[in-house]
Amino acid sequence: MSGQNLTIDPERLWNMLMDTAKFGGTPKGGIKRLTVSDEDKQVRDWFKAQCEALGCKVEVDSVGNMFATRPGKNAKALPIAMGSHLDTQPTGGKFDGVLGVLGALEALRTLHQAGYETNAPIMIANWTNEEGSRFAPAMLCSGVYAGVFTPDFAWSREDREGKKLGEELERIGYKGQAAPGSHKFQAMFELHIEQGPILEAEVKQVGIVTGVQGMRWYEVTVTGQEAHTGATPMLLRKNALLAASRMIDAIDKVGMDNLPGVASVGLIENRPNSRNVVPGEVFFTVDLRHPDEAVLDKMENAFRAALPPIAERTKVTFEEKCIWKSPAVKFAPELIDCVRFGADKAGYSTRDMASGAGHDAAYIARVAPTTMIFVPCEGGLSHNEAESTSLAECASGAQVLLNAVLEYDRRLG
Ligand code: HGY
Ligand code: MN
Ligand code: MN
Repeated sequence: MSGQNLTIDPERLWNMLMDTAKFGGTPKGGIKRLTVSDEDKQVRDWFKAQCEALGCKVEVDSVGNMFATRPGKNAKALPIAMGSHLDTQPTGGKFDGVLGVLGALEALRTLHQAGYETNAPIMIANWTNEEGSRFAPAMLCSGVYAGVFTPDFAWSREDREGKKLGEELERIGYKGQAAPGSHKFQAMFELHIEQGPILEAEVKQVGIVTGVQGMRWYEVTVTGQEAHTGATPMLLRKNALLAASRMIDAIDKVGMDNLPGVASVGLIENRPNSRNVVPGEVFFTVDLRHPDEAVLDKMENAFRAALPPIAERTKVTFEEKCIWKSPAVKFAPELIDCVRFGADKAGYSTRDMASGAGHDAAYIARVAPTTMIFVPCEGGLSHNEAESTSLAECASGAQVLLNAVLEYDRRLG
């Protein structure tokens, strides 16, 4: 049977997406499956069993990255990988990351059920801590795989309760022995929802992703002075929350002044957070992104220039540090061409686009030819429990993923 006539099973894929959403499912219909939590263990165990039942060998490296490999005719060939992540935001949806792993599982199951043997082995990767919500930075363990971070750095990362990634990996039984990077593959395709509004607005079925924009994360601690809200005159206060609020407004302006760049503050801790105490300390995070590194430098400079005058006027001090830089990335033309072939083969409308969101593919592109496939999500909404897409859109993504992988395999000859 020619590989190019294999079709995935839309209902089977959809049922997997709905069924696995119970691992961390929330009352509002989203998923809270923080990386290396008990819920993450549940879905990892499920994923491992599914892949083994399809004849795959499942391996885990020392930062919890999972690799399921289906043999091909040529055992000497490096696998062709498909991958994404199974961890979610605290108020995540059913599709961010999950569609990429389960779409890959559906593609591999389609090959298995057809008894179709590829030239190269086929691999599915589940990358640990893509979200960067529980442990900063994002894409941490695909970053370790790509040599951007060391395993020690990853294991040492602490969540806001002081728990370490390495200890949590051991606790859930997913701290493998293998060195990250040792599970080699010759290419990686990542299927993902767009997480933005473009495909839906332009009524396009598939995004041909050409790269990922640059991203930088910072942490700011503002120090004022705790004081009584009743007895402390306004002009004598050192109000850390007032200062932080003005800084946050200035950061928003950095984004507005550099469109299509984005500037966001997502995490804030106000201390002591008591109704009748002038806040003495505020911690907050900053997320700057832009497709052009030179503009990202300009945004960083504008952000850093905005803080001192605010601190002076509000009589506070502050510390600021950059904790993560992920430069803009371009994907591999030969893989982009396979995706384009795969989408055309299925008759889907497409548009080329860069990714606003970060993805494991951004780091994997440093060590292997990599690209991504996008499908629309409703209203472009993501990192929200209401994140939604349709059975048809999930199926089209998985079909293009399968077609692209088979086309890449065919070109290997
Ligand atoms: O931050 C991101 O763009 C990704 O969701 N981790
Ligand atoms: Mn994601
Ligand atoms: Mn995400």
